[in-house]
Amino acid sequence: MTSPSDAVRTTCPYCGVGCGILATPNGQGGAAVAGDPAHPSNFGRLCSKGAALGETLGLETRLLHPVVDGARASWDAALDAVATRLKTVIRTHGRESVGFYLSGQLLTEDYYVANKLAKGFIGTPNVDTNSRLCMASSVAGHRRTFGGDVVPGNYEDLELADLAVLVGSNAAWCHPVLWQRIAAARRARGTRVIVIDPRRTATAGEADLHLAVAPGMDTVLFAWLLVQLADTDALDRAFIAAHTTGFDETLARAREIAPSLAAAAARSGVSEAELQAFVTAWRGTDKVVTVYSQGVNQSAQGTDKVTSIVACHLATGRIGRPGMGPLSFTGQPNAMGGREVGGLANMLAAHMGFSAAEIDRVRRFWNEPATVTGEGLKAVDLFDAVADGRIRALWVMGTNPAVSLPRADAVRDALKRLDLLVVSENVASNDTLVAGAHIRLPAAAWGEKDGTVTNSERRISRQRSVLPLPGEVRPDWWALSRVAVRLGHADAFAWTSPAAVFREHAALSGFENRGERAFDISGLAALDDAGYDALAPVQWPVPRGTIGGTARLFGNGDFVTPDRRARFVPAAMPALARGTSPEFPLRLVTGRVRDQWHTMTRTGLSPRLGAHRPEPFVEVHPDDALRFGLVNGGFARVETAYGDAVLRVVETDVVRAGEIFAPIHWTAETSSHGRVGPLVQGDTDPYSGQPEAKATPARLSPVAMRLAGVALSRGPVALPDGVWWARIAVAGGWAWTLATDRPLDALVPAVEALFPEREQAELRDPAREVFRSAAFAGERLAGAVFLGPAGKAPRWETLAPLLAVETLPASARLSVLSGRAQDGAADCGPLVCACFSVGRDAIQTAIAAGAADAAAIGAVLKAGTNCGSCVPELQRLLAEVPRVAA
Ligand SMILES: Nc1nc2c(c(=O)[nH]1)N[C@H]1C(S)=C(S)[C@@H](COP(=O)(O)OP(=O)(O)OC[C@H]3O[C@@H](n4cnc5c(=O)[nH]c(N)nc54)[C@H](O)[C@@H]3O)O[C@H]1N2
Ligand SMILES: Nc1nc2c(c(=O)[nH]1)N[C@H]1C(S)=C(S)[C@@H](COP(=O)(O)OP(=O)(O)OC[C@H]3O[C@@H](n4cnc5c(=O)[nH]c(N)nc54)[C@H](O)[C@@H]3O)O[C@H]1N2
Ligand code: SF4
Ligand SMILES: [Mo]
Repeated sequence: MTSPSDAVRTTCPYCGVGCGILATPNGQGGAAVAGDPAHPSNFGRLCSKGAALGETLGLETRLLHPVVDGARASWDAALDAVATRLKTVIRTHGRESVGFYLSGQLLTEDYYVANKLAKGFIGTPNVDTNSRLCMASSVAGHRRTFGGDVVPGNYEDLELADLAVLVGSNAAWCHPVLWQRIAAARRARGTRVIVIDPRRTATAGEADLHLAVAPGMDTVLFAWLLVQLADTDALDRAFIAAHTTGFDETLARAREIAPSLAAAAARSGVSEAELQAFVTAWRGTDKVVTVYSQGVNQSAQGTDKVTSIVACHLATGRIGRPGMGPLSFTGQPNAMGGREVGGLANMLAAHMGFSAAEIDRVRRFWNEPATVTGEGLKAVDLFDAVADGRIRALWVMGTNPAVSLPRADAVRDALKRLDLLVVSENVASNDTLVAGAHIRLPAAAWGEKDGTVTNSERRISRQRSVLPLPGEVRPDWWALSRVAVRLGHADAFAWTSPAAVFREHAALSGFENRGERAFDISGLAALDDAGYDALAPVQWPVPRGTIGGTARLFGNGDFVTPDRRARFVPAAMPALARGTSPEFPLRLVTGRVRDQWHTMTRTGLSPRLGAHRPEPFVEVHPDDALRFGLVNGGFARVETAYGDAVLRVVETDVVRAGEIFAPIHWTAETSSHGRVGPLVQGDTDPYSGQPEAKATPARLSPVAMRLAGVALSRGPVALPDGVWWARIAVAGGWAWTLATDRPLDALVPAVEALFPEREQAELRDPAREVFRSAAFAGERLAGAVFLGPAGKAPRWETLAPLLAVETLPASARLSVLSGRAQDGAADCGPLVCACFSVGRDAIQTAIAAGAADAAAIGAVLKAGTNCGSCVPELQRLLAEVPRVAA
């Protein structure tokens, strides 16, 4: 037992970097969080999201007990209901009418149990995961070239490399700690960085060379690179001959894709000079690591993109050796673990597929004749099958598909048609639950969960519980096993701890594995409970008889295909799934912002994180803003063939003309019109089934707002229809930014009714269309609404601090209505440094006063001196703001 004052070693629940964390419970249900200096992923570093974890541990938004058909229920009743209803669906519609939709945010143990229950014992192959939207193209690319889903290298390679190429990765925001490791290597040894991304992201802004590739055209760049390597005698012919197949056909196809410098430049959208610089750098550097993420995976030719990148490494023998190789950055904390257990519909278990021998092997191991015999439906098809009634029962666990799937409104509607929707969740409300979950099961969240996760470099780390399970919350593996027992499979699901599940998973990985499957952790199958508890971070494979793990694979040319050779595979001629048209002339690119995680169920609770980008927005190039009549800071309706959203316009040349960017994070819980998933097309890569989430044809039109404003409240409020709103957490409650095209008179009654039972102060000036009301409970502000002509309303940053004030003297109440902060503090502009709450205006002032670099800003304001995630933005401001000479 740890005493409350002891720090627990655990792992961050956000991105696939997998940073080690020291979490110290504070005895009041929360915990203090710091980077673990001993963890080999981060050596003590954390980014803004990890550092703010302590702000997200409150129980206000949690699901704390089971719910059946809208009413609170006991676990026994809820588990009985799941089992009985599953049996009815199976009896009436067959085993395959049951689906599971899982998540890379589950622990490996939860994932293993879900996969075993579904594929082994219920006997449905229709098990897929949000990793289909995330890593499927990398999985398919790895399997077809290496023979297995293996990341050959590791993070240390980023520090040993002389050139790091990042393709479709905004690592400065999405894998910040790895970006910091790259940045440190640049300072220490001058590593060069090339970023390939249509947008000039925070990452691209800091690169030595940024190739603003046309969406979808990465294959052209790597085809041209391969051709150039071949034509300048830069190939490793011995490696190709001894360890690979398919090179000649692949090179011939590359010549068709990139027949000349001019053609490659025209097709890729990258200038000839930049293409040449890319080739020269890549060819001339032995130690090159090529990183790829969603700009590669989420693509109608994602598998080809991965294969083309890997081909250049194979052709030069630069793979699996220190400082060189392809390196897929995984998204979720356990994206990799889900792949290991077989959570994807086209995998069976433990890196085995559906050959007769593999099915037989898994069947014997599980001792269950119901084990499925073929692939199931991949995510997009799975939800189409929900829509057309082939799937009648669905168990969703650890993901929010009503937001994150392409054509998300159609997905949300489809969920309503199910006979049985079971949702295992941390939160009491999200768009998927609201869509109509019949049974809601309260799942352990980060801080409570106990098990393992695997990061991008194959490193298995423990997530340990820091806090007790609140309410009736239980781990997912437990709920799954209890349902399995009720379905008659008591023996196969008899585990009483995550350690026991892990041992079985580890044993299966080594079962009849004589090196055919790279994923082998049978060396850990005999861990006792204490050993599992104490497990130090370790990189698989860990074969039987070993414990130390494996830093790199394939450096010796021994791959895991049947002939032990890597395969070159010719790529198709790149093309996007859908063309633009006069009706939809733009391309909608979707992605992430620095301080929010996915659908914001957790990061949305942190005031610090909310301040960085408080509203859903669309980035529009100035030419397009002019063309479509948009104003910077105004609003635009973004429409595609599938849906629409209304977003704040950010005019910027970070995006290329013809392309617009919108973040994926806002939901019906956090915004009125900010859901972006409904706009996204469902076209998928033919091999991986991963949707092309980054290139939907779209159009823009201006939305004029008459009024704008801010609302504050300590608890939930329902804003009236006809108001555009976006919600963020602030200290002491919530803040909403508001805008509407309706006249003030039409809104006042609804707005006045928001805080009915309170003492109110009100200021109304109909002539100027100004309305301000503040409601008080005792000496505290309970809520407030400020509306005024668009462009003149007070900002949320100015007002929100009022909620943090515990006692407002009567004399201060009228000044609340003046719309100024209580202490008279000036509006500080958007937040840049989340750790020390430093706003843009303060930073601009410091630069203007002479701060010449990020370190100087840090010395004056502390900004950028903790996690470093905002240093790229400091750099951007440094470049923008004129400075007085020192
Ligand atoms: N802050 C934050 N960090 C996260 C997450 C989060 O929600 N928030 N989520 C985590 C998860 S699950 C994931 S999967 C990762 C994703 O991490 P990233 O892949 O780095 O993030 P994205 O913003 O989805 O997309 C990366 C970039 O791809 C570019 N892109 C679009 N189309 C193309 C193309 O055709 N070619 C190329 N080369 N680039 C293109 C986009 O402009 C975008 O900048 O982030 C992880 N980390
Ligand atoms: N247009 C577009 N769409 C995208 C993307 C994109 O770039 N563009 N990116 C895609 C990618 S890469 C990803 S990874 C997905 C992410 O999309 P989602 O997986 O839908 O997003 P999250 O908000 O992470 O949802 C996780 C949910 O699980 C709950 N949860 C967290 N931990 C646990 C747990 O241990 N157990 C249980 N039972 N519940 C838990 C959380 O409360 C939350 O509601 O979005 C995809 N969709
Ligand atoms: S980089 Fe940030 S979000 Fe990712 S694991 Fe580390 S602390 Fe967590
Ligand atoms: Mo992801």
